[in-house]
Amino acid sequence: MEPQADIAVIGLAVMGQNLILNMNDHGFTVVAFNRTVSKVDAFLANEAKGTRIIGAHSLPEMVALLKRPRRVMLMVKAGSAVDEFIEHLLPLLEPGDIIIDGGNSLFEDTIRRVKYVESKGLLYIGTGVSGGEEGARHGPSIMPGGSPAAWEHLKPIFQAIAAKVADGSPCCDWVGEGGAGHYVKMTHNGIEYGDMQLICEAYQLLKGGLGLTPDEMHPVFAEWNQGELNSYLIEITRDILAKKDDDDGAPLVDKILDTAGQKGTGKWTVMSSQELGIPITLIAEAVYSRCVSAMKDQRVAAAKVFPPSNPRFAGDRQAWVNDIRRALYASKIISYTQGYLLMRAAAQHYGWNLNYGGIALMWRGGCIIRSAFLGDIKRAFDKHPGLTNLLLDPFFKKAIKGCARSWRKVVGTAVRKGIPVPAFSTALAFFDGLRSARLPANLLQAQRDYFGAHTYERVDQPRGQFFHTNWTGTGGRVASSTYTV
Ligand code: NBP
Repeated sequence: MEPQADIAVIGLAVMGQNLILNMNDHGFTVVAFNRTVSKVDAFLANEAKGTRIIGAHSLPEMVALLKRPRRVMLMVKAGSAVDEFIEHLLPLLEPGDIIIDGGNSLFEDTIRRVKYVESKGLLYIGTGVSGGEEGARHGPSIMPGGSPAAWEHLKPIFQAIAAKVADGSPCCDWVGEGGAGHYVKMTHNGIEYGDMQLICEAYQLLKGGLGLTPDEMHPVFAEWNQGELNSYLIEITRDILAKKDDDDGAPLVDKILDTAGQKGTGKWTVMSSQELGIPITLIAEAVYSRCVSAMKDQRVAAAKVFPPSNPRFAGDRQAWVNDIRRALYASKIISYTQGYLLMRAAAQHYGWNLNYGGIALMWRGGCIIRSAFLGDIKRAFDKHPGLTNLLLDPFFKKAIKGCARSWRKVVGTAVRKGIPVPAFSTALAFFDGLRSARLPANLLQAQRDYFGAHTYERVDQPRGQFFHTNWTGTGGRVASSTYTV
């Protein structure tokens, strides 16, 4: 068997098949393999018919078909399937060969696997692939991290198949060592949760507060998609609102049960933020909002006990639509500010050298959160690569100031009218917390010192000196060791 294939892809479900076809379109020869081998033949006989894609019926056959250094990409279910394939592949590969995991793996697993595979003399890449079926087929956003020496061997393939932005730049670049690629993909998914929740809250305000029907909301989202909110998620929301049920022609969205599912990447983002002590409050609210939505029976029961009052907003409808758009935009700026704070903290903690403008460019096309807004983030980091907080960039500072009145008006009115807006309001609370030079944590430290002798720092003494007070006169003089969040 002549080594003739550029890359092998294992896993012939929706993502694997479409990535293979995409690679084939770009002139690469791909060898395909799947645990259930019958799916290889089915793929060759159908979707891959007439292409140069090769099928393998065993891992040794697949490996023998690969040019060196061998590149083997796993597109299988995240978790133990990845570890099992690594174990099967290691005896078949040689030093310098590359194993790539393109699934949604937890970044901590990727950190472990990079170390393990490198200890065997091979290279390992954990890469986020975003954009679902359509992205995989015609241009995903690809976020690779792991063994740096592998990148030069993957760059031509990954950048060829990735989505491109208007100037032709690929939505794929090197992210960093270890689990950096999967961390950035995880954060992307967390931000996706936040963007979706914000749009749903805007929809709820238009529906409950203004009484708009889906047909009336369709042009609102169409218009929003022309401005600063221009994005894939606003675009599909516009189209969803126009879709009618085949049975009776009524808006389909009204017939969909209001309980949301989740697969876990949003939860992982929140868990990591807790570990690192970074407040990504908006993504957390987005995750919990899905949990509240899942409590359907309890919500129906509670609605009978606490019936909602009239939710209608008084005043000019078009003015309210504009206020809701500004509140959505301001909240979105907060969500990305928080997401970038998280990535910066993770980079510091795990020793990654993340390129923040490059990440915005990778998300600019091909993925679910693609938007014009990410171009503004890229420009902010291009101007100031060391920017610690997006809100401090002049563009975003001006944008937030321009939205602030509408944002407060919308959140305040929604609270008074009983329309739940957890993401809009947590964004505003974070903003107000951030711009408070003094928070009530002085009292909190006093409480901690009172009951647990946890000590406190003083405003009239240098930072780093800790004091303990015998608050009751009956406590001891011994303090607990201090600790920070
Ligand atoms: P799935 O996540 O449904 O995985 C199906 C593949 O995993 C099949 O090839 C299946 O083999 C294989 N597999 C399973 Br399931 N358990 C296995 C095991 N124990 N050992 C070996 N192989 C096993 O496919 P997908 O939706 O194409 O996603 C692939 C990866 O990409 C996942 O990590 C997913 O999270 C990620 N991802 C998916 C999307 C999306 O929109 N679907 C988007 C972005 C990323 P079999 O045919 O023999 O059962």
